[in-house]
Amino acid sequence: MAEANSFFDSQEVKDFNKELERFHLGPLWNAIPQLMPHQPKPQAVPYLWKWQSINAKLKEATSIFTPDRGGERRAIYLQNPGLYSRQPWGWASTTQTLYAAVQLIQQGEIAPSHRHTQNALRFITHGEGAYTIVQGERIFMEEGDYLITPMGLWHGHEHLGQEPMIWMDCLDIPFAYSVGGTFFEPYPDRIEKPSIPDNYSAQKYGGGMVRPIGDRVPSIAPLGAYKWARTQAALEGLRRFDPDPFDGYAVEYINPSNGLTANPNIAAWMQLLPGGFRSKAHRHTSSTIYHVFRGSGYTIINGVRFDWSKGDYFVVPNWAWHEHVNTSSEDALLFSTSDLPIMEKMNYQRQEAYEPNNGHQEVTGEFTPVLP
Ligand code: GTQ
Repeated sequence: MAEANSFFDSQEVKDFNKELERFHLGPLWNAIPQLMPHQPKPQAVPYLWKWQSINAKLKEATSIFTPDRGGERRAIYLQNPGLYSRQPWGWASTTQTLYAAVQLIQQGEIAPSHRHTQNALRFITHGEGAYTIVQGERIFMEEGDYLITPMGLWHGHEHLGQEPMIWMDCLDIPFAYSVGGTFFEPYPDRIEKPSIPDNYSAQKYGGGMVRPIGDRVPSIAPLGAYKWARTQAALEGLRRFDPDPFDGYAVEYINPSNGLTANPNIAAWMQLLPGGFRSKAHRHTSSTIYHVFRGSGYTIINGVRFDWSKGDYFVVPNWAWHEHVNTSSEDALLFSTSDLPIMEKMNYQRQEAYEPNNGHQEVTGEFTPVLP
């Protein structure tokens, strides 16, 4: 070691490294520990956004941004504090691969139709009466519904109801940006006109339960919306079995035509932690963004306690130890999205259970959220 240090400290080596820079060349011997760490060292950090803060800023944004002034969507994204060094806009990275945002649409507003190579999903948290139109199908959105808009599909939104509607967006924007795969195209008109019956795909596929005869060929997005009532029933059905030690009762949204995760690059789950449930800790290479749909509790991430309650969002970066605790006597429901499909396609997915202390981390700190 002493020898290695004197090597790196020697003036000769330092001068040479500096000289290489002038030619836009780099010395592997210096870079290798950071380039190829023994295990993942994400730049993303564990973080939590309180609903109180997001909601306050969304409400303020209603007067700052209107579709007439801004032309686009009123969405505010969750920027991971560890990822600002990415340019531009920190790549709007919530994790190194995924972007998450909270979108608010008011009565009468239209979010214009467009299509892009990024895969998108929505989880509806507040309100009713808005539809998203995806490839000519108007899908009316209600609380607890999960919707997908995989790459290349036209989509736009319009709010026909009265109270503001709010939902979570998640897209693989940082991933698409980092591999240079971004294409974006506005729709020729402001919003697409319906070309098939409303809520067609949810009816055709029984909300994900069935595929009609004659429709056995896998396709990218046969089902556009997964209704809350079905998700809830699926979770109730699991209750009589033992919970998963790491995740309690959790169901993944899948594509009924091929059995794979519903959105090509982004997996999503609804997870129920019964009152008082405490999971064991584990870690995996995929990173996860959580939304607290109902209930309250905390998650210990790499030893730090993150308290959460309804409406909050938090992020577990790659390879971070995490365990969940429901501190109340009521069920807690966590919606989550992750880059697991990307990790699996690239053969990067690994996971590990936390062995010490019967699978529970020692709490070494508490997270303090930014409040309005
Ligand atoms: O609603 O289609 O948060 O295209 C980011 C990009 C939402 C959307 C976002 C989008 C959308």
